[in-house]
Formats: sequence, structure tokens, C-alpha cells
Amino acid sequence: MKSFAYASLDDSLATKLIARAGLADIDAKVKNGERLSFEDGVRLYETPQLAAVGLMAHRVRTQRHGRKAYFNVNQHVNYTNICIYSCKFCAFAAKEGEERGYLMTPEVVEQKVREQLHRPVTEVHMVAGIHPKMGYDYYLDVVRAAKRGRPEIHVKAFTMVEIDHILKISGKSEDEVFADLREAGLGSCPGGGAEVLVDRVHKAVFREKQGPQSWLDTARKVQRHGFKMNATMLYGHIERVEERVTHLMRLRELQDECGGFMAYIPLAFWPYHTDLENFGHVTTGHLDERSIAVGRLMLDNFPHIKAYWVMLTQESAQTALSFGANDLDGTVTEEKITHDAGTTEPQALTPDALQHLIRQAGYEPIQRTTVYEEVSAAPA
Ligand code: V47
Repeated sequence: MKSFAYASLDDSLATKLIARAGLADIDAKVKNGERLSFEDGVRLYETPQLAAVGLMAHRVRTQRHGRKAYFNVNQHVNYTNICIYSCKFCAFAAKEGEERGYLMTPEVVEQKVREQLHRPVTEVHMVAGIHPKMGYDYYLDVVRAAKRGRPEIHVKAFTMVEIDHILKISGKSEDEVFADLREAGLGSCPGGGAEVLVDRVHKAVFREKQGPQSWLDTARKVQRHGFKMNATMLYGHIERVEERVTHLMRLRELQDECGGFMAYIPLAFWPYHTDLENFGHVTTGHLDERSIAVGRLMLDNFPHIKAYWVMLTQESAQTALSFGANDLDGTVTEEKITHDAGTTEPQALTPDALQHLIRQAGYEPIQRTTVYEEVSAAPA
């Protein structure tokens, strides 16, 4: 298939368009590999000229990744929805004793992984609520159970909220806990729980849960102990533009210090069945593309920008490949967090469907492992 016109827009024409949008100074910085400032980030979020922002992000994406677009074959296991916290954006959490509450035993986790043995799954993504009663060994056991079910699988598990909780209940030193997690089979950590790394948003929306500084401190611990991880931002609720940019600056600083982030993943907020249902709006393509593009431009030290189709929708995620994203995440299989909050997307996509989205946008689909090794070039 011929390249999608936008993706191969002549560079001098792009430069003119960006200058017409009043962003020539930012464009010059991007071209010279200069770091963008907080004020630049705010302008990128506020300019009405989204196409110009997208062109700059696309140029950076193309320099780094050419026409490659990654996906993986994975499965999600949300081992419990019972949670001590009541975050206003969350429709997934249940209280102990509530009818919709559930807790998987390690045996059930193993069974979930075994159920997918006929598919070429390389990753299990495990995140959950913070259960009031489960002890330290339970966390190690769910990781061990996944590995028992499929020994070669990469276990990407536990957000910084879970890691912080595990450290606190362990009664062990930080070194011992990370050694135990590694021995159990933990491979890396997902990027959830960051929400917006700003105190105002934390107080207003997820007051009881780990705050911005603790998320960053825990991420530092994880990376210093040699684990790779991702970083998310939950956007499209009460956060302000300046707060989104502050979030990005904080991630960029930590990446300078530790270098263990693989991908930045902006997550579009779904409001249904949450305490923000009457306040929030469903995500729009405009904000999705901008979130991806600004992430690509501000996070000059992040190798990958992921457009997570479950939250962005397939349409927005596919378009995001031309706005700075180079990854669509994976097949997913069984997702609860966004589905409880009303996403209109299916539970799973086949590798074929992901490759189709990528090819239709003019890119080359590449199956990857969790840590971005190429599994194999997809057949043409
Ligand atoms: O931390 C909760 C978010 C996250 C809602 O690292 C919501 O590869 C939208 O982090 N609407 C969990 N989002 C998911 C996550 C993730 C997903 C895919 C890949 C990776 C990765 C990480 O979901 C939570 C929270 O920020 N979330 N409720 C909601 N109503």
C-alpha cells in the first residue's frame, strides 16, 4: 500500500504550516533536538492548530521509528476489584462484601493464563484494586501462578500503588521485596496509578490513594532495582492544561535520573458509573491526538508513545500513529477497568485486527515483546 499522504507530507510544506500556526520557535527547537519548556508545553496544548502539533510530533516519531508501529499479543488479568480506596474516576473498584466484588485465588490466575495457551500470548498484564486483607505472599503467589500457567510469559504487574502497598505490608527491606518479586517471576511494571501528578488533582479526585510524590518515589525504587516500567496520565476530567504539562515535566525529570521508562501512555477518561459521571465527558479525538502529540514532543527521553486503543478507541488510536504514537498496545483479551466505565470498544482485538489498523494507516506492523524486542515482522 502507498504511504498515507499525511504521514509523508513534504517536510518544507510541514515547516510552513507550522510557522503559519505561530509555532516556528518550537519547531526550531524540535528540529535541533532542544528540550521544550513548560511554556512550550502549554502552548502545544492550547494552540487551536492541532495539525501543526501533530506534524512536529510525527516528524520526531518518524526519525525514531520510521514506519514501524508496534503491537503485542497479551492478556489482562485484573485479579481483584476489591479496593480500600474510592477514587472518583474509577468504576472498577468495589468494597468488600459488595455483590460485584471478586478476588481471584492464585489458582484462578493460573487457570486464566492456561485458557490462552492456544494463542501466542507473550505478556500477562496484571493490575487490581488494593484488597484490605491480602498479605504479602498473595502478591508473590499471583505472579508465580501466572508463570506456572505459562513459564515463558512476561509478567508485567503491579502499578506503583500496588508496589507501594506491597512494600508496606511486607515487613521486609526494599531490596528483599524486589528480590522476592523478581524470583517469583515479575518482569516489569505497568504505568497505571499516576493519574495526574499534581497535588490539586490528587486532593480533588483520588485523595486517599498514593499521591504524586509517592508515585514518583516508588517508580524510582522500581527502576533502581532494575525493572522497566511505563508511565500513564489519566486525562479528560478535572485537570487543567498546566497540570498536564507539570505531569509530563515530572516524568521527564525522573526519566533523566533513572532511564527505566519504556512508554508513555495517555489514558482517556471514561466517565460512566464513576463519581465524575455528571461532570466528565467522553473522550474526543481532538484531545486524544493532542495528548499523544504533546507527549511525544515533551518527553524527548521516552522511546515509545503508546496509543492504548481500549481507552482511546480504535479510530483515535489508529490516527494517533500519525500524531506521534508508535505503539497500539495489544490484543488485551479481557479488560475490566475501562469496560466498567463504559468504553465502547470490544474486550479484545485479534493480532490480525491490530495489523489491519496499522497497515490501513500506512505503517508497518511489528509484533513486540513487553520490552520492545521485535518478535517477528508481520507478513505483508
Ligand atoms: O491506573 C481508571 C485508569 C489505569 C478509569 O503500562 C481509567 O502498558 C479511564 O494503567 N477511565 C489502569 N481510565 C490501566 C493502565 C494501563 C493500561 C494499558 C497498558 C498499560 C501499560 C497500563 O486505568 C488506572 C487509571 O489511571 N483508569 N479508571 C476510567 N474511568
